[in-house]
Amino acid sequence: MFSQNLPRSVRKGLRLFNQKDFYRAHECFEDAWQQTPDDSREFFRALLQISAGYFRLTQYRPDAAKKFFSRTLVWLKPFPNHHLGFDVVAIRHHVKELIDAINLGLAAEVIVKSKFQPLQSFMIKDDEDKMKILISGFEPFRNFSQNISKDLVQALPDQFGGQITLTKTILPVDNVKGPARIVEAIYQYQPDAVLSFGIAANRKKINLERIAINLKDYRIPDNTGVQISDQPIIPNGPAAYFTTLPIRKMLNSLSASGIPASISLSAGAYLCNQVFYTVMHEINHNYLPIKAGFIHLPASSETDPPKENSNTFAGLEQFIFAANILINTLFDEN
Ligand code: PCA
Repeated sequence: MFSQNLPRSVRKGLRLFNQKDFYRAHECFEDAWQQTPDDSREFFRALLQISAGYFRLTQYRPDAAKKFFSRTLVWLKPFPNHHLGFDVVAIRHHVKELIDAINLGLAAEVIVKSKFQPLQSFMIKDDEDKMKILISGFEPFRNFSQNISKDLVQALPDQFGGQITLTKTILPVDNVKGPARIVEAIYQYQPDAVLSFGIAANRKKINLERIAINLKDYRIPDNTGVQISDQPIIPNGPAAYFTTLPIRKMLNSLSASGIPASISLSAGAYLCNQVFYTVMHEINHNYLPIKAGFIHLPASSETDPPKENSNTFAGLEQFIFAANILINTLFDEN
């Protein structure tokens, strides 16, 4: 629900600002200011001044920063309390706090560290009680002719009681295109949460994955024939990310309904983990207001039960039931 209707240059500016790349953010807002024909141009000019102020702080020039922040207040003056989805009152308040901190003589780097907030955090959610969930499954791989995660995702309704909207994407088991497709879908649909499903045929329960690790170590090739060993997903990225889904509550809800489930400490080192890690990294790196995580489904009794696993889980119906519970738990938490 963020920044849907803003010009491209502004969306790019917001992203760069989130990454504390204040100089380039300021350039984007400047483009928007110059290219926007209507009154909003002065609003973008205010965002430009905020970015420039922060940039000066990163250069340890608080006095110059103060000039920019003071000008921000001037450019914001004509605007109503809400503009283009932003809470203008909150922005003014934030800028005044920055000026106060400079007046107090706080060190510039301390101000940036303690006061910085992504500009999207000043956006008002248009519908507090609505939620958009991006839900993903995988294409078949290995010698399977089906992947129950794909069947599950396709079988779910698009709408849950008018409050929850699902957007679905099926990912190829392809070391490049799989992760790329879900990242693209995140920017295209701007969901509040990402719920990804894959199959782990040797597991006996639904596994709520707790950790994504920065490792590609494929046991088998992907569908393009590529088999990667001992490589990071993001070179120099953090070793791991925790899921931000409410997995404990999800587990309790599933268990209360008699569905075999557990919290898992490893999503493996194949495409599922790669997609999970890539999504968490994208969200963290860009401060996106999105919860995300990964769920592994056990082998189904209906599709491709691996020979070594005679104790197969029930079929699609039970997975649909489980997914309903997961989605509702996520919504209740929101
Ligand atoms: N399971 C694989 C990738 C695709 C899928 O459904 C995995 O566990 O990594």
